Parts: sequence; C-alpha cells; structure tokens
Amino acid sequence: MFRARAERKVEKAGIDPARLPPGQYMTEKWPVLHAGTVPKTDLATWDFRVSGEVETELRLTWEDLTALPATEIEIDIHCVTRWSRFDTRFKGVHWRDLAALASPKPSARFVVAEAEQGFTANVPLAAIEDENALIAYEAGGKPLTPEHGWPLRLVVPSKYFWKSAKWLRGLKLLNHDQPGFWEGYGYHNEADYWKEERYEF
Ligand SMILES: Nc1nc2c(c(=O)[nH]1)N[C@H]1C(S)=C(S)[C@@H](COP(=O)(O)O)O[C@H]1N2
Ligand SMILES: [Mo]
Repeated sequence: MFRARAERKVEKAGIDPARLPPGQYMTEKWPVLHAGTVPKTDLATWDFRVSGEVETELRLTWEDLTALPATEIEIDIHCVTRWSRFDTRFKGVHWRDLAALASPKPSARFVVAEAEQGFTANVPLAAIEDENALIAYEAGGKPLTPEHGWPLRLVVPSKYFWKSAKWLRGLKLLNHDQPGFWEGYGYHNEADYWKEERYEF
C-alpha cells in the first residue's frame, strides 16, 4: 500500500508518521517547482510593498526590510505534487512586524502575494498571521538560493506550498478573496493538505 510504505519511510527517519498528510510521501531533497524562469534581481533597485487595505502603504528597500526584527521558524513543506519535506528552517520577517508599520484596516481579510513576472497567490490574512508563517530571506541557515526564491519568498505553512510565492515583491491586503495564478488554473482555493484540497474539479 502506498500509505503504509510512505509512513514507514517517515518513521525510519525518526519523524512521527502522523505528520504526513494524506497522499503525501517524504523527500529529503528539496525539489524546485515554478512556472516560468528564475528572475534576475538587483537588490539596489529591488523593493517590497505592502498595499491595499492598510492605513499606511509601505515601500521598503532591501536594507529597510532586513533591518526589521528577524523571526525564525521550522516548518514542514507539503507540495501538491505529493512530496513533503520535514523540518525546514526559515528566517525572515513575520507579518506582525510589517503590520505594526502598515496598520491593516479592519476590512483587510485576504492577501494577494505579488511576485516577479506577475505571479500571484491568495490566502486569508489569518494564514500569514499564523505564528509559523514568514516572509523569508533565509532557508536552512543560508540566503535563499535563486531557484527557491531569492531574495525573498512567502512561507505559508498551513497550505500546500504553491501558496508560498517565491521572488516576493509585495503583499496586497483586500476585503475580498481574489484567486491567484495557480488557483486560476483550477488549483483549490483553500489548499488545506489535511483535507487534500488539491484541485477544484
Ligand atoms: N513566483 C512564484 N512562486 C511560486 C511558484 C511560481 O510559479 N512562481 N510556484 C509555486 C509552487 S507550484 C510550488 S510547489 C513552490 C515550490 O517551491 P520550491 O521550488 O522552493 O520547492 O513555489 C511556489 N511559488
Ligand atoms: Mo507546486
């Protein structure tokens, strides 16, 4: 059986098999997945914006962003293509430290992550308020590699990993939900891996 074999592998690695969501298997590697190409980024002109339903819109340079308090998390990655990677460490800025500057309006309930080349991903605001969510610039103690989103990516640990936009350039707060790039191609809007919310059909 797929499930029994997948659980045995997780257990052998010293990880509680209850942490493996349905239909997933463990990988020790970190696969690279995205649409399009790895963008070229010049940190001197790069910026990060917080916009939409906020009292104060933000435009932060790389120096501004990395001067904010740093937060570290350790999370499990679950990709809709069925691989799971346990205990990946990330370092970056937590939403709470951006919210302190931007002051979200009470109407702000959803977020669109805006990335290079027009890529977007949507989540409820609560998903980035999560203690373990992060706007990350390091993984495993090192700067993100270009293919994993350098200089900045979103990490939304409660959802399948396609919601975790690489090459992140901004967060736009909305009073309504607005499907992102993959959601527009039929990926599930909610993407809860415990419920196997993979595709909408
Ligand atoms: N900007 C951008 N971010 C993206 C994507 C993309 O196409 N463009 N793909 C998503 C998908 S489908 C996955 S599975 C994860 C993969 O992240 P990884 O390559 O670091 O494993 O990135 C997500 N973030
Ligand atoms: Mo994906």
